[in-house]
Amino acid sequence: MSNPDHPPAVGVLDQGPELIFPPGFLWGAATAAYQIEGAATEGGRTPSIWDTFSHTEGRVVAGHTGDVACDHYHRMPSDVRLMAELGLKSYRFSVSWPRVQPGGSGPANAAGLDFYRRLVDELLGHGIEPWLTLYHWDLPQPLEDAGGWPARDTAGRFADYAELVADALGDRVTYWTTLNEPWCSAFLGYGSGVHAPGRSDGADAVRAGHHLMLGHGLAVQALRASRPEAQLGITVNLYPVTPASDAPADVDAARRIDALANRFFLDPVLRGSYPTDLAADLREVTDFGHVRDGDLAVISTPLDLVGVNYYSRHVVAAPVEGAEPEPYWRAPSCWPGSEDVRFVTRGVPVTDMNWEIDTPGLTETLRRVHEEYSDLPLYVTENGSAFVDAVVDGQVDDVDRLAYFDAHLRAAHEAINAGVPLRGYFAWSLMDNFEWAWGYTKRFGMVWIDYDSQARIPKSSARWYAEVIRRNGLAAQ
Ligand code: IFM
Repeated sequence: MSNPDHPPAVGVLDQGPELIFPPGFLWGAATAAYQIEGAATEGGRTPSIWDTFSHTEGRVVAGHTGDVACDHYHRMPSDVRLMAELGLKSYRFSVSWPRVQPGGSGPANAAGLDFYRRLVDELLGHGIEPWLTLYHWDLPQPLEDAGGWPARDTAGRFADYAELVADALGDRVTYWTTLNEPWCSAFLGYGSGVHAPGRSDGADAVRAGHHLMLGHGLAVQALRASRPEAQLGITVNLYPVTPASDAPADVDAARRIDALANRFFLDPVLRGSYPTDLAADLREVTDFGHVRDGDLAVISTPLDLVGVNYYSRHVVAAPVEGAEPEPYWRAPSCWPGSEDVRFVTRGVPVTDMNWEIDTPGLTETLRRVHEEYSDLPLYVTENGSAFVDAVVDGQVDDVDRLAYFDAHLRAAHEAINAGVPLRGYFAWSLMDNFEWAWGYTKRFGMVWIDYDSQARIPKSSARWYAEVIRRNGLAAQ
């Protein structure tokens, strides 16, 4: 950014030879519709499960909702100008299903589509590649009322919605991802219930996971038919899972959590089968009777890319009597059939989410996807950290977040050196936003949002990231 009052943050870029990324590396930042747009009842938009959930007492910290969020719906042109000032090569956003197809079925809503057409045109006009995610958790409420993701029909509704968006935006968007983090939709939404729609049933969570992937496969087929030249993929949130010791019971605990967190999605999508150990682990929960002949062929419809979201590592151990369950997303009910597994904290530095900072885990995760699953181009579609920020003299010096990005970019570079075809990196998030069950109490943004005035202040990490993008790299350490 060229603002004389705000020189680039002093940091690692000031020393040494550079660590350069491959030419054309796609440097971006990501957001999601419900987390930033606001305008919850405008332009024909109808409620999603997150509107209902956040308006239900006790579900979201301090009763926060996405009604206004970052008011991006009204401030979109200036937000895109800010992205251009940061030098972003790409912007990953999600389309709000209930904005473009109110109620989740039937015809498109012209006003809703128009917002995304204007967004995409604004991005292209600034030389920023649009990266569109179809589903970042905002299921139209009537589809939840009809059974939600545990119901098979929702997969078909999702494919219809994908087609409708492809018809409207397919001429100007090259990069498409179907789902964002289906593990969260399935296991936090229907297993632990800490996310919308707030249901808590292990079998429903497993069914939801399957139907999300079925919807993904059907959507890929619809998109491919409509736009053969598009680059299509899915975004999964992956975690290395490490046993706390080499005791066989701990190693087995790690195998079980790895099956639920990672292989539940990677195997069907990239290999066309469920892991056999998963079915055995879940035998008390479900008989997988919801999986029909032909589903796995649909789910494994060929892709052009895989998006990986990386935040942390799970370290797990076998149960011990009387141990306290961990809070939030490590709640036992997130892990049907493996509720007894303990999540171990190692005492290493954590972010404001209490997530352990584990930089090598990014290299490990990218290498695993490439070496065990696929030669497809990979993109880090999210990586970032929440920290407590403060505005001092009009500036936000987020040194911890900057260091987090720096370390993870080094880990990404290491993966490239190890042969991973990593083609891009999206910082989570462009701006502070509605952090789901945590409301506005957690800040992940490179840009500070003042939720009273809606002022935007690029933090030190944003100015540093702009410089990384400009140089296409970092200084070597
Ligand atoms: O804010 C979320 C995002 O919506 C999905 N991935 C993880 C982020 C941080 O929790």
